[in-house]
Amino acid sequence: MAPSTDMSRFHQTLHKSKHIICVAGAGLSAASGVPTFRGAGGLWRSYNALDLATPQSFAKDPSRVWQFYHMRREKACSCPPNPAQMALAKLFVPDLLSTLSPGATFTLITQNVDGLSLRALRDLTANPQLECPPNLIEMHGRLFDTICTACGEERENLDSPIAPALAGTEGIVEAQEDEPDIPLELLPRCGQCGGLLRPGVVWFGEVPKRLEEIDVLAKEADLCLVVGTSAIVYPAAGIADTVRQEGGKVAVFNLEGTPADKRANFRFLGPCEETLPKALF
Ligand code: BJW
Ligand code: ZN
Repeated sequence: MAPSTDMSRFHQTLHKSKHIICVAGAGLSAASGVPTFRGAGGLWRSYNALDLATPQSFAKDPSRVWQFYHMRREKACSCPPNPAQMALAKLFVPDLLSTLSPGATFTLITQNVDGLSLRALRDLTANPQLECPPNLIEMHGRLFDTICTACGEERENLDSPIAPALAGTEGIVEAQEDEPDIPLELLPRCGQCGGLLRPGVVWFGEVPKRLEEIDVLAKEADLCLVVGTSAIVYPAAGIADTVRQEGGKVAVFNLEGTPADKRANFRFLGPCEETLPKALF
């Protein structure tokens, strides 16, 4: 059966739901100015962004991959949270969540690494120091974390630029300059052991974070919002399948059709920064 586009029926489902989860992708951050991976935004310089998001690319050309992540870190810092992120942030506030469904739980499982969902929550609560709550799961890691390739230390790093040699490399195309080949010793290095750092994100072939918890949440969810994701990268794309298999409902918010539609009870086509605030608050 084709998914419903009836907002008032969606509201009835929302108000009955006790365990709500949201699986988010790059489309959630698009209105903030963060490029998506697939489609028009997926090219960086002449490279496909997805080709750079692999351990093999980093092993082959850490200078190029660090320039890509440096650009993404600088971009993410300068982009403000958008109305879709603000609407989801409200679901973290117990008094606001209970206006939708008394006693309900909410978990945001985001594939995004840009930190904008936490920034939205910090803005909403006017608390810039707020720690990431346990019900915000960043399953593909964080742009602002690093992992030492030698000693394995994983830590937050908010330096801008993350290494002096990366400063300005985000502007080389506009400046019509060639891509620099930054020597290994000038790339970000570990403060403990001096080893080469890598971005603290989950690349293809690596295991996403908190998968056991996510599986439990998907099995107990009675409503799953699937927001701004092409729904082709697993295991994230399988979360909505699990929800449906266990009897929960799925509502998709996207600009266009995706494979998630085949699991959807509801589908709201359009920019999520418009559809999601209408659907939630
Ligand atoms: C809007 C909008 C607006 C725009 N409003 N909407 C064959 C079959 C099945 C699986 C595999 C396979 N071969 C390999 C695999 C595994 C692989 C995989 O799934 N590959 C597929 C491509 C086939 N997966 C993995 O390798 C994962 N690990 C894994 O499987 O480990 C094994 C294991 C699992 C479980 C247990 C034990 C072992 C890891 C995947 C890691 C993905 N990493 C990246 C990079 C992260 C770092 C970084 O950001 O640089 O994650 S890749 C990239 O894709 C990124 C994203 O999080 C992810 C998903 O993309 P997303 O978010 O959906 O973005 P887009 O651009 O694709 O879509 C945007 C959408 O928004 C579009 O639909 C637009 O229409 C929409 N939109 N504006 C609403 N305003
Ligand atoms: Zn180290």
